[in-house]
Amino acid sequence: MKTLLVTGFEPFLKYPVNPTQKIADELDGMRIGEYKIHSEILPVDFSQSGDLIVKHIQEIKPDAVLSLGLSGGRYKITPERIAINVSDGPKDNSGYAPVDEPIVEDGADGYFTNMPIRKMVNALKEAGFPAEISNTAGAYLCNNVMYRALHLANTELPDMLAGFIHIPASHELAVEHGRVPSWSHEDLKRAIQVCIEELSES
Ligand code: PCA
Repeated sequence: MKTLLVTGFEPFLKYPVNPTQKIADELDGMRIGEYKIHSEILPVDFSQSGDLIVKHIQEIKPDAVLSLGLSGGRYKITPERIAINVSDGPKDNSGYAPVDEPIVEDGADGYFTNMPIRKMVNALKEAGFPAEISNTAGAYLCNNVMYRALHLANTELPDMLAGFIHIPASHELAVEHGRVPSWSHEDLKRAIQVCIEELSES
């Protein structure tokens, strides 16, 4: 049996609920295909999140790490293609707002995910879920943790798969937030399970 580290994020900015937190919590301990899932929730904090995902990877030694993030306003499941070596964006939960900062000094400009994202998107659509590959994870915390995991894979852990999926808001968040497209929690969770099944089969 292989190990899959799944990460979700805590709430941030104008989103009082982060649907990735509940999904990660509910997947914790499950077996999907050949993967046993170990979940962790990351803070939305530039001084902590990247170091934490690296620490979890070093402790858990997963065969693959799949991070989940909310992209409020998106209406499809969007596996990310690339992480870039930049942090830039609004204040994190500690009040820090980076401007044009490299994530890793002298790190590669960017890393493509080594997960089968085209197959995931095809499997999602076959299962009836709107999905497409995203070509930008932004420059906020989601890109930050995706970059740190892929940097580790590319420099020290060549056998580890690493990837990131941005998801739309849940209905629970949309009720609180007021103006954002949303999916049911059950569909969001099922869609992530479909991606993990595909990962296991690839
Ligand atoms: N989404 C943010 C950070 C945390 C989250 O769930 C992002 O897209 O960067």
